[in-house]
Amino acid sequence: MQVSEQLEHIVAAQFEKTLDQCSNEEIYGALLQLTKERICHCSHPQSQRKLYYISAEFLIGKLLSNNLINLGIYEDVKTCLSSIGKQLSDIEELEYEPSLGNGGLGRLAACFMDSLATLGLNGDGIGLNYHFGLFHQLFKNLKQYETKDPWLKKPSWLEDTGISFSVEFGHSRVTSHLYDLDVVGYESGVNTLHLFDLDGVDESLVKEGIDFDESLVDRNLTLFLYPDDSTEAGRRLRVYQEYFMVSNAAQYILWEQKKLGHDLHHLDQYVCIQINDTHPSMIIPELIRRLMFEGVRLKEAIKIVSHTCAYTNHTILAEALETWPYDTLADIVPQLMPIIEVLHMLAPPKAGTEIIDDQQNVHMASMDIHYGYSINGVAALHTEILKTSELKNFYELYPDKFNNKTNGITFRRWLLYTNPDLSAWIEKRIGPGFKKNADELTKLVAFDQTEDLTELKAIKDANKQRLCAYIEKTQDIHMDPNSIFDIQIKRLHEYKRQQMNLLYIIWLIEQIRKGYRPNHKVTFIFGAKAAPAYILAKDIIHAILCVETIIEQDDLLKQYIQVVMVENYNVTKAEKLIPAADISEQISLASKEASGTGNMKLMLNGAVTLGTMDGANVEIANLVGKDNIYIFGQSSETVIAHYAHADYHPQDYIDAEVKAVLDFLISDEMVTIGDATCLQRLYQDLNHKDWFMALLDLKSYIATKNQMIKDYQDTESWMKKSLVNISMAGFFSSDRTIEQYNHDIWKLD
Ligand code: B1H
Repeated sequence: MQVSEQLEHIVAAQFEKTLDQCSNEEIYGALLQLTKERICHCSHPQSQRKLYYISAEFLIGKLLSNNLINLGIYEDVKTCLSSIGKQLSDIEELEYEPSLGNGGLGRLAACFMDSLATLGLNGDGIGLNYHFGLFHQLFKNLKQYETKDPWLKKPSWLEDTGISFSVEFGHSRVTSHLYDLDVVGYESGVNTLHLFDLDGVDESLVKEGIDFDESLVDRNLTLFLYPDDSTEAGRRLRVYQEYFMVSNAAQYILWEQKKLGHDLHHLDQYVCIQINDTHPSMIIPELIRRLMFEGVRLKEAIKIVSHTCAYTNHTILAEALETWPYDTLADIVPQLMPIIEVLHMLAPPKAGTEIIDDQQNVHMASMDIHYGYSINGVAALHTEILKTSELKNFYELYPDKFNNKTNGITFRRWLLYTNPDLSAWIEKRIGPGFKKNADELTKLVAFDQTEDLTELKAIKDANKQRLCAYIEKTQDIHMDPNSIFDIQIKRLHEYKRQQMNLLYIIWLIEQIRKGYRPNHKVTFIFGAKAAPAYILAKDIIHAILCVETIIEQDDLLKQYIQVVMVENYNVTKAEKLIPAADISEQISLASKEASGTGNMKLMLNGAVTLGTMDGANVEIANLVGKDNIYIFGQSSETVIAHYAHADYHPQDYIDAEVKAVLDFLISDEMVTIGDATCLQRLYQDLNHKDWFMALLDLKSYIATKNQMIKDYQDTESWMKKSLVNISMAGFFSSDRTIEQYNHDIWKLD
């Protein structure tokens, strides 16, 4: 049936109207139903062996347009709507973005779901349905405030399955309720994302703040995505949520496998489970326990589970590798303790690899590595660091378990959807094959004639114009589309060094006031949420917002620079920012960013990277060559040595110029508009601690960025760099990543 015909049918049945009589809300509802009806006709993959990808986060973004694109009816819908004087983009705005993740880790899981479905692989996701998700970020008095994000609205993509399980805790028992979401592959089949919720969850418990009352677990467990791990209550909530997730996962997997008639003694033949970071690690003891309920003996259950589970590590930051006090686990999930004890005793006795350490802490990653059959890092450098330093002791025990899977992104969302003009430009030159085979993008390098580059520049300019209109509309801020758009968008963290970017801007302010005139106007755009309890991260946001204001109010400065901090940065905002970027800021302290995936999205959209040799930047640099990327800063080896010798002191890097920059943070000008306590705290930290070494690289960062701004003046040569970046981005398709996971780890046929 034609799209228009089907839509007319739906609105006639639902609202007794014709399409042109419908409101935007009604059209949204109708499109949702149309999509669901079409998905019904897609086939599920048939292979016997199945992957379950368990993750605490699935940052899926809005689904309407993505589903329309993957079903191949996006253009038809657009045309149909425009025939009645409507725009699809206005309808899209009515959809709430699911708030089910923080950043890269959750977005990666979403990209993987897209690629699994596109490649026709039998793999479902399992996670949680957080009603208010991560918080909604508001700026007030130049500070971040967190409010609840009620994204779950009707009509919704979620289907109530009616499936529920019982989950036991030490002091209570709760019942779950499963909601399913279809994941449509690009011109192919459909997989499922299973989101477990609490039966009887009570949204009315949430008033102003975001907190967790343990006596109400049977009503509040799935209200928030782990908002606060700085308090005991917050940390305990995490344990509750994590166990709730994996107990449901284990019950679901066994239920489904039994239904398929599979012999649970051979579960490892039929099932593999990917543990996304340590949040789902308790799946190991829980699955062992549940196999024993099914009559499998302990030793055999351990063996089966060891051949079923694989673990992905996403960070080397010690504070993010979860450990739980034994007593906390014994209190919340006592039933797991006998099994965790056995797992601990059966693991080879090697210092630094204990599951339960001398201080009675349980190390989740240790359990994953001893009892998982594959351990992977998420970029080449990251995996090397795991092997040679962070997880060295484990690598010596299990060299064959370690492997690298460099992250990737789905080009359907991050190119076809976000940048339709660029997609058309590409298709006109190399045909449509790149949509399913991203390697074909390399053919583009040949298209570097003046006419090609002029068109490419016009596409970038139009994207910048669109971003300007959007920022004007949403934040009432006027930006100059002719300025360079220098963009840093990612979670706020000291290791990502948004503060170093800010110090550059302050340096520039001081130069301009001394009479220096930059080659080109630059708009510095930030998008970042700080974890609610991460004080210094919030101080950095405050300082950025103060500097934004100072520039805005200064007639000299605002001729040359502007700072814009985008409020409530999320997937939807990323989709608007990325196509408009000229410079991609990837400036983490070398060794700290496991991979990064924003770097890939920005490269694919023609931005040129300014970055350190960290994470996947290293692979980007190798692919595009040194003329098409701007690398600065100390190497990961140097940084790792500084930590090892504890010999980094910020004072060693403070000369008169740097001192002036730091002093600006607590200048009268800043303190008059800002909060002196916050600014002082940041100032003191940078002067005396600077744990993530912003000052170590500040000078080379300033020099490299200045060079970049200068080079931007030569439009043709800049656009050639941009073209090389687009052409070489094919490697970063998540289709490639998923093929590698499948080939090396999952082996789904
Ligand atoms: C990544 C996290 C993360 N690694 C715990 N680890 C969190 C861990 O709220 N928490 O408890 C939140 C986030 N996120 C990211 O994963 C890495 O920093 C990126 O470099 C990487 O690209 C991404 C996907 O692998």
